[in-house]
Amino acid sequence: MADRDPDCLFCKIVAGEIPSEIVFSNDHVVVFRDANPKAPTHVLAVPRRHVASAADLTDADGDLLAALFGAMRRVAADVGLRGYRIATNVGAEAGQSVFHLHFHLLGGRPMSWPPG
Ligand code: DGP
Repeated sequence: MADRDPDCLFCKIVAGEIPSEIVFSNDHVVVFRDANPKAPTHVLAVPRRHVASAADLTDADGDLLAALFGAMRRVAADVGLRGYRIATNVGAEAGQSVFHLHFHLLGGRPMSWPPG
């Protein structure tokens, strides 16, 4: 898979071609606010490299996952979240609508379980 998919919305956000409110970025990861927030804090952590979903990760992606979770840990701490939820939808049946791997980080309100 190429590093970038020219038709991918989140590749365009990563490249700065579509505006977003970025709260953290480094060489591997960008974290930006969800355009349709479901909690007072709702950000999306994405790899800069195009990966369609968690189902497309490989055993070589351990460092990338560590970078993604490290970025989310840092954002949660910066915001002062004491509890939060991290979720990723895999496939349309699970609710995935943008096919570039992203972890939802939600916090700032009580969370119920199970999700719908
Ligand atoms: P999912 O349904 O799990 O694939 O989540 C996709 C999320 O992406 C959804 O919560 C809304 C968000 N989203 C869609 N388009 C945009 C956009 O153009 N900008 C931003 N910041 N978020 C978007």
